[in-house]
Amino acid sequence: MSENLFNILSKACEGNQDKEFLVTSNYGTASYAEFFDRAGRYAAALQACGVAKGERVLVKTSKSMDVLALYVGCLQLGAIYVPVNPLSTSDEVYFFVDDAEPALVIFDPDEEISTDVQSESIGPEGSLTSLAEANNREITIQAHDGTDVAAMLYTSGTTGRPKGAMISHLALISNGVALNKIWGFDTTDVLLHSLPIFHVHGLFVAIHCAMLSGATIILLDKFSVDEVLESLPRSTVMMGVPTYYTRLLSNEAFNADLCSGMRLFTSGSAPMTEQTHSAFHDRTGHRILERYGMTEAGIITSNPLNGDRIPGSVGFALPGMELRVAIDGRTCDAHENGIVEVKGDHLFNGYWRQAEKTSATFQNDGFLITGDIGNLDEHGRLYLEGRSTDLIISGGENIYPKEVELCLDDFSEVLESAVIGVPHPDLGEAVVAIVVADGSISIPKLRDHVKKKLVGSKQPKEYLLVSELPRNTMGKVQKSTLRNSHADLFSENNESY
Ligand code: MCA
Ligand code: AMP
Repeated sequence: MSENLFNILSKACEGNQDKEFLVTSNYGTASYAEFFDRAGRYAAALQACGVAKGERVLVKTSKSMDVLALYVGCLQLGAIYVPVNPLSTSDEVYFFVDDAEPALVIFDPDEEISTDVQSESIGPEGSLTSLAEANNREITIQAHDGTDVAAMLYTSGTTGRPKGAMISHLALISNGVALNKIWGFDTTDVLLHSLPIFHVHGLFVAIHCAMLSGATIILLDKFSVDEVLESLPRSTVMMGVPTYYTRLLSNEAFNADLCSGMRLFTSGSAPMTEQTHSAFHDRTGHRILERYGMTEAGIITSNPLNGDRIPGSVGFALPGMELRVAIDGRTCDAHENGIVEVKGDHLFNGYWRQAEKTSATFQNDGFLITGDIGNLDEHGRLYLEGRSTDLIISGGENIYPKEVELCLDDFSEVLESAVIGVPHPDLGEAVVAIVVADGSISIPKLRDHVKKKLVGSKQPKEYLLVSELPRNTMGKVQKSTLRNSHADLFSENNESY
C-alpha cells in the first residue's frame, strides 16, 4: 500500500468540511476545514524549521487542539511524530532526545528544558504557532510507502530504558479503518475525549475513529470526573481506561440520565474487573465494551458492538488480525493458557535502533509475542489471565519495575530494591518499592530523589523498608512472594492505608 495516513484522513473528512470537529473549553471550536488549514500551516512551519520527511519531531506538550493539528501536519509532511508524557522529568526528556535524535523538539511556551536540538513552542504564545499563522504554503506529500514510519511511541522496557516503537502509516490506517467499522462510527457521533494524547489509545484509536467518520470530538484537557459528567449529555461515545469508570462510579451524580444519549463506552489499556462491568451496567444500563491492545500492535481484540460483551473477556481478533495462544512452540488448545501472539497489518515496524529486541519480539513466522497470558475459547474469544513479565499497569500507564529499581538503586543509602505492582482500588495496580537500605536512609529524601528522575505514574505510592529480599535457590528475587505478602496494602480493610 502506498497511502499516507494524512491522505486517508483528509479524504474521509472531505464531505464534512463545515462540520464541527473539535470542541474545547479553552480554545473554542474548529471545523474540519479549519483544523486541516491549521494542520497544513504546521506542516509548512515544520518545513520552514528545516524538518524533512523521515525526521523525528519530539513533542512534550500538554493536550490541545494545536498539538493535534501538529500531529496531522507531521503526517502530511512525512515527519515522524514522537509524543512523550508532558510531565516527563528533565532526565527523561534528555534520554528521549538522545535516543530519538529529533530534528525539532516542541515544548509548551512556559517550559525551560534546554537541549542542543532546535526547539519551538506551541499554543497561543508559541513560536511554532506564530510561524504556522504566518505560513500557509501548500505542502506536497512526497512519495510514500505504507511502511514508512508515521510515529514513534516510547514504551517502557524490561531492561530499564524505554524503547521507541516505530508505527507505520499502514499499521495506523488498517487499525483505524477496522475499528471505525466494527464500532459503528458515523458522522453523528460525538466522542468524549479525556485520554492523554501521547499513547496509542488517546491519539490513534480515539482520534482516527472520529476523523475517519467525520465525527465531532469534545476534547477535554485531561480526565476529570466533573468535566466528564458535564459533557456526557452532549456525547455519544466515550473511550477510557478502567480507572475512569471506577472514578465515575464513585460519584453519586453519575447516573443513567446523563448517559441517555450515549451509544458506546469502551475500556482498555488495563484489565477491567467484572465488578466494574456490572456496577456500570446497574447504574447506567450500558455494558462497557472491553477491548485489548498494545503499543506495538494497536488494538488487537474487541468485544462486539452487537452481540454479547462478556465481562472478563477482551473479545475477538479484529478483522485482518491473526491471533493465537502458544506455549513452547505449540499452539494451545481451547481454554489452555499460553502467551498471546498476533500477526497482521496493524503491527509495528520494530524498535528504533534495537534490532535485537525487535527480533526477540517476533516469532520466525511473523507473530508478535505480546507477553500477555491468556486463552481462547472454541469461538475465538480471548480471555486474558495475566502477564508473563513483571509489567505493572497503573491507571492505564505501563511501568517496568526495572526502570524504577535502577532509579532507587542510584540513591546511595539503598543497598537493593524490588519494585512490584499491588492491587489498588483506584489505579488497578499501584507501584510499591521494597527497599533494603543502610540504617541512615531517609524515605522522604529517597522519595524526592525519585520525583526528580521519574514521571509521576512511575513513582512508588508506598516505600517499604525490609532487612532482605526473598530469593529462590538461584538467588533471583521472588517478586510473586512480595506481591502476595503485600496484596492487601491498599485494601480498604488495611488500617494503615
Ligand atoms: C498520574 N499519577 C499516577 C498516574 N497518573 N500515578 C499512578 N498511575 C497513574 N496512571 C500520579 C500523579 O503524577 C500524581 O502524583 C498522583 O499520581 C495523583 O495524580 P492524579 O491526579 O490522581 O492523576 P490523574 O492526573 O488523575 O491521572 C490518573 C489517570 C491518568 C486519569 C488515570 O493516568 C490517565 O488518564 N491514564 C490513562 C492512560 C492511558 O491512556 N493509557 C493508554 C496506554 P503527585 O501526587 O506526586 O503529583 S495503553 C495503550 O495505548 C494500548 C494500545 C491500549 O490498549 O490502550
Ligand atoms: P502499552 O504497552 O502501553 O500499549 O500496554 C499494552 C498492555 O496493556 C498489553 O500488553 C496488556 O498487558 C495491557 N492491556 C491492554 N488492554 C487490556 C485489557 N483490556 N485488559 C487487560 N490488559 C490490557
